[in-house]
Amino acid sequence: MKYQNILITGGCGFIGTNFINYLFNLKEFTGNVINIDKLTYAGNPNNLIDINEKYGNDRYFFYKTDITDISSIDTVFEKHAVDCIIHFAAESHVDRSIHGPGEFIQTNIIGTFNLLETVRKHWKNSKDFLFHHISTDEVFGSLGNTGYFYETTPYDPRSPYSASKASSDHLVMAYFYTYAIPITISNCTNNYGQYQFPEKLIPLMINNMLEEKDLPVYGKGKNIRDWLYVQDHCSGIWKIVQNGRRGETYNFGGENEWTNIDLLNILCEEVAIQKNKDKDYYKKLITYVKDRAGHDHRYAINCDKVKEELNWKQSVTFNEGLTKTVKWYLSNIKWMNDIKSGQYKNWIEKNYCQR
Ligand code: NAD
Ligand code: TDX
Repeated sequence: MKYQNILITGGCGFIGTNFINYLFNLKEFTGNVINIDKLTYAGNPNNLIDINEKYGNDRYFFYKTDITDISSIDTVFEKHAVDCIIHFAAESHVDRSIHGPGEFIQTNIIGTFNLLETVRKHWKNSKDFLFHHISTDEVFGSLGNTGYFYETTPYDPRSPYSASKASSDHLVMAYFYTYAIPITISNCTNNYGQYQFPEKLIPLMINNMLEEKDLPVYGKGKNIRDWLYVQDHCSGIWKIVQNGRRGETYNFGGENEWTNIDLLNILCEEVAIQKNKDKDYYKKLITYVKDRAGHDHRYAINCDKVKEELNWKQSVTFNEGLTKTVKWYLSNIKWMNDIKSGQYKNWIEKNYCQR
């Protein structure tokens, strides 16, 4: 095992939760996880209650920490000999960034800067250290109907969200070249799967179907996204952390492009099947609404580098992943209701917050 004390930022969010679960399920992983999360609307510590029960204060440590506050990050570094950081924490929703970009600048840019500065202070020039930064394909901009994003594609972000992520990517790379801090970056397409906040397309639509509410499709529904099952993103991140070359970026994608409207139609059918309804039952709820401002037309990524260099591959087909995902949401209505209402916030401190 290369790393003993892995600091995860944003571990109570969608991908962070899946990653921590993935890690503790790996036989080869014998180290500790230190999870720092501000617990915004998107972070739910209940997601990790089983991990906390099994490993809390032994191999799993949770600190309610805002990465925009550098002194609180420093406190965590004083307590744990962190040798790897996997940085998930971010404001992650494009629509929210359009309505209020300020938090995105603070968390995504200043927060990343604070982490890098804390690393610069505590890092002891060890080669056995890594800062892995989780980023998005949205930094590359918007594609027409053909072509792909490569690791070498110039950045061209268009939303406050993607601009803030692009900025953080540049800072991470700058710390590699300027201070020689060992870093890696990954840029991934749209993830789907369990524990995703119901503001993102797939869980939002499932939630609305269950509540028999409108299914709002932006514009004509012809925008294209490439979807990757979150577990496969997690396995890829772990491959980079273990064997990625320092100073490199790696793209991840599902090689699985859908227009939003086609995706929604198959999602309607999958939910209908699992709810024992007529195949077309939920489609009547589809409603076309005003388009997202500056809505990127298409994202599609070439991920040959990570496949060839690190032998990464996906473990599920889109059909399998979507079936599992719908099944999970239908079996976890309480999770959906709790995260929508912020229920979990009342008992966190008492239950498992380290000080
Ligand atoms: P998410 O919104 O579900 O979770 C974000 C987590 O970060 C939450 O737990 C939240 O409480 C925490 N957080 C937010 N601000 C914080 C702060 N100031 N200090 C500490 N913690 C804070 O996001 P996600 O979908 O899990 O995305 C994780 C990362 O992956 C992000 O960096 C995102 O840009 C990137 N990404 C996401 C996708 C996707 O499809 N979801 C695709 C590519 C890349
Ligand atoms: O209600 C909706 N109706 C709709 O048509 C919502 C929420 C979305 N959409 C469209 C917009 C996009 O074309 O669906 C597509 C997917 O939307 P989101 O789920 O909001 O994802 P996207 O904007 O593509 O960004 C996501 O993938 C890349 C994540 O939120 C980012 O964090 C990640 O970096």
